[in-house]
Amino acid sequence: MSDKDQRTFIPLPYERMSESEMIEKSRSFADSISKRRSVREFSTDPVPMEIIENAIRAAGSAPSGANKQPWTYCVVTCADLKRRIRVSAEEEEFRNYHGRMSESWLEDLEPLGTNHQKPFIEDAPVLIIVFKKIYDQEEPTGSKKNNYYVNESIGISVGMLLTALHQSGLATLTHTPSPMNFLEKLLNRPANERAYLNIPVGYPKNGTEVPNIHRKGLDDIMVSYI
Ligand code: IYR
Repeated sequence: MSDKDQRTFIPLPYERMSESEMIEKSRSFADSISKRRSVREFSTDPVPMEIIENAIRAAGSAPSGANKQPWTYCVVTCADLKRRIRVSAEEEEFRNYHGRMSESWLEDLEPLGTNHQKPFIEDAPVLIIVFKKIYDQEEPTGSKKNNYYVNESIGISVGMLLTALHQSGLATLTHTPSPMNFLEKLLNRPANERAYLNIPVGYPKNGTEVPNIHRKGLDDIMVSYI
């Protein structure tokens, strides 16, 4: 494709809705997404791969710096690979919970009941492991070209992924093993990719409980300048 072709503009597919329809949709979406919770106990039941693919398609439509789409979504269902990921994650997390995390950090995590054990990595039928591409390699020279606003771009994309999975009826956890470079090695990722998140996906285990957290109200998070 020439530069000129890339600059071609096309009509925006857009149909304006009535205000009442818009308001109803906005209310119903906010109610539905507010029910999303991070789940730490998963059923081992398999999930339809088509849902995972559609959610990744949704994530791939996110806006990104200069449209570089600096993300790779790795989908892991292989039991042996999940086991090796769990072993490495638990090794790192053991060090975190037993010395690397500050007292106040541990206190903040207390209400969530987390510890170094991560059975959900093996129980969840699917792990979506997200990598950010800090640069792209140009063909055919292989020279490095930096990407832009990579953290912002991938954060938006993952938000869309979580939203898509939730509205499809699946539960997720945004798991952040730290450090997570073992994921780059275990998944054999190229040098331009850095592990960003491990997202176990599946059905919540029967009878799972979640922490009784409080969400800030609109008055706490919205400031109007009229
Ligand atoms: N990564 C650790 C610790 C942890 C940190 C935060 I901030 C959380 O919100 C939850 C957990 C772990 O996965 O246990």
